[in-house]
This record gives sequence, structure tokens and C-alpha cells, in this order.
Amino acid sequence: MDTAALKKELVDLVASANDMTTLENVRVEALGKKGRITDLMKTLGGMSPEERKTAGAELNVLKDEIAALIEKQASQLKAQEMDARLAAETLDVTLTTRPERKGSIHPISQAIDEMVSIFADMGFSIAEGPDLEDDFHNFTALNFPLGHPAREMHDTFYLPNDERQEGEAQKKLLRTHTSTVQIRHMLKNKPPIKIICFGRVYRSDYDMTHTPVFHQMEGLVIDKSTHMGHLKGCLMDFVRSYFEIDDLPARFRPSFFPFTEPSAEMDIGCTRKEGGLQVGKGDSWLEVLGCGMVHPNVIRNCGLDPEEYQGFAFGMGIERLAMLKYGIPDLRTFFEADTRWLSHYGFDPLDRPNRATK
Ligand code: 2NM
Repeated sequence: MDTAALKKELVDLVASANDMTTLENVRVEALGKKGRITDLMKTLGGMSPEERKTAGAELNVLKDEIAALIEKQASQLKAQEMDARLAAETLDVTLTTRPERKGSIHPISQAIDEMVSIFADMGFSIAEGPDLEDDFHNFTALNFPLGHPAREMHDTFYLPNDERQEGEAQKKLLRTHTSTVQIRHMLKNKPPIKIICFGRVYRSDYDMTHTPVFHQMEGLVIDKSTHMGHLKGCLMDFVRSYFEIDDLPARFRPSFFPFTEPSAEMDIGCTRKEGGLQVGKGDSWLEVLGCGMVHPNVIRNCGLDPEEYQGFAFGMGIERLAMLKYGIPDLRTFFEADTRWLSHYGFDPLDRPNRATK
């Protein structure tokens, strides 16, 4: 039995195993159930007691030596694998932003971020709802009676008729305003309610100042004694904060919406010269939003008692407010996804939404 030759052979095999799979194969070949050393162990039975003693001792030493070598080789291979992984997965956190990356925040997203920041500070939460709506949530619950001309005024996109539809209230449509979100919120939550919502709205209308899709922001406050003074204070604070002008003048003009009574439109001060427009104290007025005290019928339609609860709501077009703040002249460019427009009017992703500093 030439254990010296076998040892040399096995030591070379272990040393040349450059990955864990090969090393495991070497281990099986040397020490496995049918391995080289194991096979020799099995011959011990046929030996004389004298021979068996020396050969057995030699084989045991060889077995331990090879096992130790495999162990050592395995830990070296694991260390090598880890070094290679660490090298491959290195992340240089000192790298600056890459100039070839031209992504920017769309002005609509920027305006929404700024609005969220302002209303969050006033204690509002964000509510959400579906774009695909039904007649009940878009019109009926909002006090638009059946056959009311205001339904047609909205240039609604209706979905093709569906035989599963049971009646008018289930008629599917694309929401014409985000007030649907407030209706859903009131149906599911108890006052006090203090929410804002943002989203796409759809109206079949296309000209210089109208696109079939645009974005709205709406707010709703409902409690036992919420009144018009709260509405005025909240919206004054909002426009001054949003336009970052502490003494921005504002006025409320009577208006009409089916879902509010009384209803009003809010104007802010501005100056117009040579076709241009500047927001701030001036000789002219500019309409920025609609608002009012939620109609008792709407409160009742949402399962609340109008004798107990009342509140105010408001709504505005986000494109319009973004155009005014960021000096964007043409509404339709918002939807063209022109990369030159985006890099000109877009915002740095690393900017925080800017806020008026008091
Ligand atoms: C506006 C103007 C006035 C409004 C009303 C409601 C609801 F669901 F509470 F009745 N949500 N939004 C509202 C009121 C919207 O947009 C010009």
C-alpha cells in the first residue's frame, strides 16, 4: 500500500481545485463512501493484525490530513469568491450625478408636490379614487338632477353601453371632476373630514385653453360648525403660500355649482401689461379656483345629516396654477411630452418642493 503516492496525488488534486464544485468532487473521490482512502480502509480487514495496525494508523493520518487540506482550500475559495463579489458590486457613493441623465420632474408633479406640502401643513390628508366612474358618483350624488343641463355642460365621455347595466346610476363614464373622490370618502368615513385629492379628469373639449384630459386638485372639510370663514382663511393661506407672496390680495365672487350653496370663485390680484401677466398686488384680478359650502343634498346623499354636519369644498385646475406660477404660456404643451419642453420647464429631481419662507 503506497500511501505516500496517494497522498501526493490527492494533495495535488485539492490544490488544483479552483472552485467549490471541483473541490467537492475531490472530497468525494478521496473521502466519500467509494473514495480512494475509504476503499483502502476496506482492505484492512484482509490484513494480518500487525500490518493492519501500521496501515490503519497511516490511513487515518492521511484521511485527517486530506480532510484538513480540503477544509483549508474551501475557506480560501470562499474568501476569493467574496473578494470577487465585493469588487464586482462596489458602489462609489462619491460619484456625482451623471450629466447624460436628463430626467426632470414634470411641472404637474412639481405643482402637486408643492400643494401637498402646503395642505399637509394645514392638517389635510390625501384621498384617492378611480378615474373610471359611474353616473351616481360623478353626477347624482353631487346634486346634478337627471336631465339637468349641467350634465351636458360637462361634455362627458361615456363608456359603451353594457348589458349588465341596470339603470342610469350605473352608467360608466370617465370622471369629469375629482369630486367623485370626496363623495366616496364621505360615504366611507365619519366626520371630521379634512381631505385633498389630485387626479386626471376628462371632458370632451379641445381648444387653446382646454384639453380632453387635465388635472384637478380638490379639497373638502366637513365638521359640525365649519363655516365660510374657515373656507376664506384656508384658501387665502393657500394662494399666498403657493404663489409665495405674503400680501397677495384675493377676493371671492358669487358663482354657481350644483354641489355647493353658496358658491364662489376666488380671484387673486395681478397686473396685465403687453399681453403678459404678473401675479401680485395690481390693478387687475385673475380667477384661480372655485369653492363653496357643500350643498345639504350632497351631505345627505353621502349618508350624513345636514342638520348636524356642514363644510366647505374647493377645486382648481392644476395645469392653470402651474402655468401661472412657472410662466408656462401654452396649456397644450403639457401633454406633448416634448423633451426640450420637459428639460426647460421640468424640475431637478433632487429639489425639495419650494415653499414660501415666512
Ligand atoms: C369645485 C368648486 C366647488 C367640490 C365639492 C365637492 C363635494 F364633493 F364635496 F361636494 N368636492 N369638490 C367643489 C366645490 C369643487 O371645483 C371647481
